[in-house]
Amino acid sequence: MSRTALVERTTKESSVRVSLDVDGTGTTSVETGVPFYDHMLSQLGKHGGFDLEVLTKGDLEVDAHHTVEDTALALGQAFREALGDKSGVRRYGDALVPLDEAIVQCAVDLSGRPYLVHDEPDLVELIGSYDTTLTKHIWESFVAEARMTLHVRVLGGRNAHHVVEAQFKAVARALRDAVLLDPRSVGVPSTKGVL
Ligand SMILES: [Mn+2]
Repeated sequence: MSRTALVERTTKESSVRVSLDVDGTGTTSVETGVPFYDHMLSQLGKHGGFDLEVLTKGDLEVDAHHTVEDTALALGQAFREALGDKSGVRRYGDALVPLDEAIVQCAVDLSGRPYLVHDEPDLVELIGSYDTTLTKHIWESFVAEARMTLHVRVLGGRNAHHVVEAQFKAVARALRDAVLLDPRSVGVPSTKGVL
């Protein structure tokens, strides 16, 4: 059974198309109009082993906010749909990822409930056209639709590009493990019977 999703989300502020295969090989094609965000979502696909296509046309004449947020919502929805009832998944995943001086710890639980813990130092305001205050909002939007618990803690780092990129890589590596099918896991991995 293929674990894939195609999500199309159109509002007056953006139109987003996300195609996801969680059992992919990390092949990505990402175009949002915000180059640094493209770079980040490409990390998520590559290091998660997810095949990911993202095409967003948003109201960048306002700013990058709607474009970035709506893409994160659609991506979260794609994960939720691709994982279905989560039968046989490992459910939990974690990662500790360095990028030069930056280091980020991430833990994920495919809990069925949206919850974010995000701990990040103050960063310079802009990386290209990407406003660094958007990172927290990306994870908030993502977990709201993916319905997962996500902890992202920046343990160290000075360079904003590194600090943000290490977050996407850490989330990718944690998610990669959480979505894996575990041959020892029979049915839905919860004593409640539902995730
Ligand atoms: Mn980079």
